[in-house]
Amino acid sequence: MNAVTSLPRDVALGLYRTLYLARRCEEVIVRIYPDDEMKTPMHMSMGQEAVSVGICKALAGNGDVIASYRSHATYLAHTEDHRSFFGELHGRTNGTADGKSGSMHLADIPKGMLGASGIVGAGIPVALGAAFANKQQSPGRVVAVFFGDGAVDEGAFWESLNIACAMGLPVMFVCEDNDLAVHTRVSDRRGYSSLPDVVRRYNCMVLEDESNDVEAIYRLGRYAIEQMMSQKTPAFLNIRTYRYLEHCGTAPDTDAPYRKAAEDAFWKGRDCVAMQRKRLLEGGVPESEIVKMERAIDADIEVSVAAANQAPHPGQDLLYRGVFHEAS
Ligand SMILES: Cc1ncc(C[n+]2csc(CCOP(=O)(O)OP(=O)(O)O)c2C)c(N)n1
Ligand SMILES: [Mg+2]
Repeated sequence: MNAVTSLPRDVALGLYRTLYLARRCEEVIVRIYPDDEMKTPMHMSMGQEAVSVGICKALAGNGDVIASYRSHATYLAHTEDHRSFFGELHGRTNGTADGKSGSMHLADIPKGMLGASGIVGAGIPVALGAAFANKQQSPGRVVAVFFGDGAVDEGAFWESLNIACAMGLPVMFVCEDNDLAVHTRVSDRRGYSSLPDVVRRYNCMVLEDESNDVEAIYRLGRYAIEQMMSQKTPAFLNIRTYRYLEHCGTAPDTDAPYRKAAEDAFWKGRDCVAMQRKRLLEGGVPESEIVKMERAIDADIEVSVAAANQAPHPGQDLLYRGVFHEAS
């Protein structure tokens, strides 16, 4: 690669590959959701993928992840497993939870994807428990918990931040700040002007990004992990981003009253997938190589969709599997 990226070629390509995978999976969801084979509500990541991809890749296989209910990009970035993803969305037994969880409760415990929840902010206290376990049993392992700016309006966030700071837990709090809780802006919801400034009053490293650029977010994540390990503190990352589609569902709602045309144009002008593709091309990666990779991903996703459609729905025998912890 030349000066347009300071990352090794394989890392820069890997970031693009995963961004493309997440984007493409959701484009396929948009196409097939009207078939009504997927009964789950959809909270789409489209537009926001750089946050999950940058941070999950920064963990470099040595971290656990908890997603918000807007979990598609986080699940795919951390596991890269679109077979179980589509299986789950289709409610089939080849899904990650035998088809019982749907879009908002994706998890893959062996891979460190510890879960997601339809309850806003619910994953944040859970991350503290996982981080406490890591501190005791797996030093150097970080938990990244993703949540929206809306979750910050809850006590669960502030209580968790407080305890994580008091105990020096290896938690990376990642706020996917799209400025919206459903249709309500941050400025209409908060009695303070700068969240990062408030969090800085805690014993916590605070980092911010407004670029929507996967490489910038990846670097931020790497830096945060290094600092967390040396300073024994948690980190709070406020990452500005933008949701392309409606709050819940697969349609664009660009004309809705809460949307702003200038904001839409601004963020779509810095689309994370397009930015990284352009960077690769300018760095000398042949377009034919990129297209070959894209077509291979496209074809593989279609295999996942076909496999999901062919797999059985869960029967009564699976009703309780994975629901209760079985004591050993
Ligand atoms: C505890 C709780 N309160 C309220 C809701 C209803 N609700 C669903 S999504 C949402 C907004 C969340 O916004 P944010 O956390 O910023 O996530 P985003 O949709 O922007 O990704 C609310 C209030 C809920 N699911 N859980
Ligand atoms: Mg939000």
